[in-house]
Amino acid sequence: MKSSSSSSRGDRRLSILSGHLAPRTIDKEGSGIFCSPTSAADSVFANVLRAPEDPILGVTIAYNKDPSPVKLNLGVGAYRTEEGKPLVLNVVRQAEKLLVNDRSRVKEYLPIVGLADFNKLSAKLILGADSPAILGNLVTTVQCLSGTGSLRVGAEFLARHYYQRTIYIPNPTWGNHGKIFTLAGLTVKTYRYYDPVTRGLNIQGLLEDLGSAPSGAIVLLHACAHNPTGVDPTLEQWEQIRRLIRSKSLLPFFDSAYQGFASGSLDEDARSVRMFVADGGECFIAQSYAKNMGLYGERVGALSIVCRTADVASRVESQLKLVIRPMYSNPPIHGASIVSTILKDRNLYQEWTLELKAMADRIITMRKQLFDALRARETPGDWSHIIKQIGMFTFTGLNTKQVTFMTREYHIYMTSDGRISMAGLSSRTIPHLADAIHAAVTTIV
Ligand code: PLA
Repeated sequence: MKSSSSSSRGDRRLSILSGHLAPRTIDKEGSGIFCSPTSAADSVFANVLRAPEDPILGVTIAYNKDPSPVKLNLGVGAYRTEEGKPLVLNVVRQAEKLLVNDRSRVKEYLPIVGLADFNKLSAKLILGADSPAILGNLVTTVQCLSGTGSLRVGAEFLARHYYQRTIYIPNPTWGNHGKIFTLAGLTVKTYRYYDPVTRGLNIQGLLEDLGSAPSGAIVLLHACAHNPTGVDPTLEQWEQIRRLIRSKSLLPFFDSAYQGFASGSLDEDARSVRMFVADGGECFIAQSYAKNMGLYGERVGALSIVCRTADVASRVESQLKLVIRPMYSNPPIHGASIVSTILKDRNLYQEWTLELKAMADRIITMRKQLFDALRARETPGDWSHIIKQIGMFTFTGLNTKQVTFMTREYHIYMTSDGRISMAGLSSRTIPHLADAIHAAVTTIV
């Protein structure tokens, strides 16, 4: 970079002042921008405000800074073993070995829509191998950057090609949903979902809110293991929701980030989605392999759009390519290769289902142990929601002050809404958490 003071061409430069920005000198002939000698105040970014940390991922940053030996991170939903360590599944290690040893594999660019095998197998995983929608070529699936990327690509497509711009998301929901859809250009509204009094589903409120949504509005639904509440509709309630959505021509957009993590069964956890696909209507599905295959950092996921005809599905796919190409061109190859290696090999698939079930079961055991530990301490309150809720999280009902207290006094890190990741607990750490909860609810109202 040229320095303005080192040039004798200062007279040929135009000095501009823009708002509060520091002056910049621009070469009149357009050959470049020259920066003044710098001090922080001179920076063209001097007016950039410091942004707050992410409400979920920022918890890990705070945790990492804490030197306490008893610290516990129950913020982000990341599975840990009984020893408190991250887990790479055995099947993932096996698949990676196969990939490394296969000399025919290269690192060429994938197509814009990703790995063909991966896409087919992902659609089968969520819709069922015998799904008429798949057999009729009604589904277009594109590989995306995990669940988040799949949601974002779907949202960008909707903002360009769908007549309704309003999306209804549950209250509460995963903190990133609102931002993803807003930035894609959609208008975000909420529908009632959780009832803090019963700590269950507010089905009446949900049906009323979706019932008064404008025709065609998009509805974000958690396929299973609702984050953060751990409260899912029953099958009968799903059926009520489906009928309402179809009768009002609303467009369902499923976020499936926890398939297999809720019940331990991949098919069981896909029932809500399959119910909506079986009726022949349109539907969006964002899938993530972060949790169920433990591929968090590989960023592997898929967006499927179920259409009414094969021709529409292929035209939709052609437009998805136009969304993806200028965003990140094409997706990464490694994670998708791991997933397709596992999904297409009968033995690896079988082993995966067992490892997945073991993770889901360990989480359920943690629920039971935490519940028992609070009962043993006679902690005031009804804690039965800990064993009733489903999936990775417990929505404890602890308020922000109690959360702050637990972090300050017990070095337990969690999101400020009182959500704890059950997958981050172990038999060893449960007594510490139970002591902290007991102290929080007996000290702070
Ligand atoms: N959808 C829901 C409902 C999620 O909870 C998450 C992740 C995602 C999508 C996105 O996951 P992916 O992009 O990694 O596939 N939620 C985590 C992590 C586990 C996070 O906030 O990024 C959470 O702690 O809530």
